[in-house]
Amino acid sequence: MSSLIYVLNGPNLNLLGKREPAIYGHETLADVEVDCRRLAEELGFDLRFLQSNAESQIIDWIHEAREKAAGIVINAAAFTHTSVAILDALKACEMPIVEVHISNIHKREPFRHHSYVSAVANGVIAGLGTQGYQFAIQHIARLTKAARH
Ligand code: CA2
Repeated sequence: MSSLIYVLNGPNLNLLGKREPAIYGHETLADVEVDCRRLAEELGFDLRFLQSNAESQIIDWIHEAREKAAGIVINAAAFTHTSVAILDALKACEMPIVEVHISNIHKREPFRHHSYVSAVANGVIAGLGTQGYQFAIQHIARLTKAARH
């Protein structure tokens, strides 16, 4: 069984820590990656940590994860609220999927309240800041290890 976790990040998350700190905090995406790598290593998992502003690239990575990964952590950013194509790609993945949002999308504008990703996610973490990625990795590790025994 695979011990690889994909962490996928959608559009504009490359700006994390560089603008809008009141909403998204001061950590950069590179900082988040360091924390995720450290945790994955502690838990005995390899990590692919990826970000793209292009919907097609994210879909291609989901297809790749479908073949190679034990689970997917996804912050699809604005595509969360718009992309049936990302939903369809995730539907084809038979593995744990955890949706992460740094901010609490339900406390924000109404257009952020609906998520296509939630329809296929095992769990949704929103509003816990970048720590949400850590909880998501822990959950996938736990589910994967339970499935092995
Ligand atoms: O809270 C989240 O993690 C979001 O997925 C972030 C998306 C937003 O569209 C979702 O509704 C909620 C936006 C990511 C853009 O990130 C930026 C970070 C710093 C400065 C500007 C944008």
